[in-house]
Amino acid sequence: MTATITAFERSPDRGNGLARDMRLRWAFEEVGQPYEVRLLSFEAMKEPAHLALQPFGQIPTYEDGDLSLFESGAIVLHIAERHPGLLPDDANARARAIMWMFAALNTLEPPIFDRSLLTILERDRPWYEERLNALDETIRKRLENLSHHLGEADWLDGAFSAGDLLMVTVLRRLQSSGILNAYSNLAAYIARAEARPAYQRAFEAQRAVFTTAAG
Ligand code: GTB
Repeated sequence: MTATITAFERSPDRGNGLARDMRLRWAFEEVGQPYEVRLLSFEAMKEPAHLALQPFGQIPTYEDGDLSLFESGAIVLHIAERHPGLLPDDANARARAIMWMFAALNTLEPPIFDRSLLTILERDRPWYEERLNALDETIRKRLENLSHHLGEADWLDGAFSAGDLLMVTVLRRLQSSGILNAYSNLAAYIARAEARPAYQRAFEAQRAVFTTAAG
């Protein structure tokens, strides 16, 4: 059975691949599995039918037979566990790849996501500059450490894994901020990931949703 995911009918990122369905699309492409997409309006995301799948009224979700899941990280892990290509066979290397998935979502994503929300929603608030500076300081510390760990390697721990996939989706949110300019190896890491054919197929698929809707 082909799995179905949900995505924005009209993504606020205008097809830049920043919404979290991109992670799922990319994971499916990396493991060579087809998937279907059900597009949702903001109103439909808050209706009972969707809340039954995603209690917080968000995208993405995943449905395959009698299994339905929410949380993009859990869904990427599920796809990676079901199909070869995103997690190493060696038990220790597999545990480390999963560790990097958590690092992306728990250590890097919170301040980066908060920064995005701040710049979108709170630009005219009195605390904007102070809060932005505080978040940027935290983000720079995280990037400094990540950059040090990556060094000249292509990927975080040996071969490309679901850990890299999630990390890159998180780091991409900083691309318009200029913060990444100070970390040339991280910028190259993102570019390397974006050059992967699976990434490009996923990116084009989500972009097509926006261009078709805008068209
Ligand atoms: N922890 C959950 C997960 O990882 O699945 C978070 C899911 C989530 O934040 N979903 C967002 C959502 O449904 C879309 S991806 N928001 C609507 C709501 O909460 O009502 C987050 C997102 C939104 C927009 C942009 N953008 O415009 O750049 C980027 C990312």
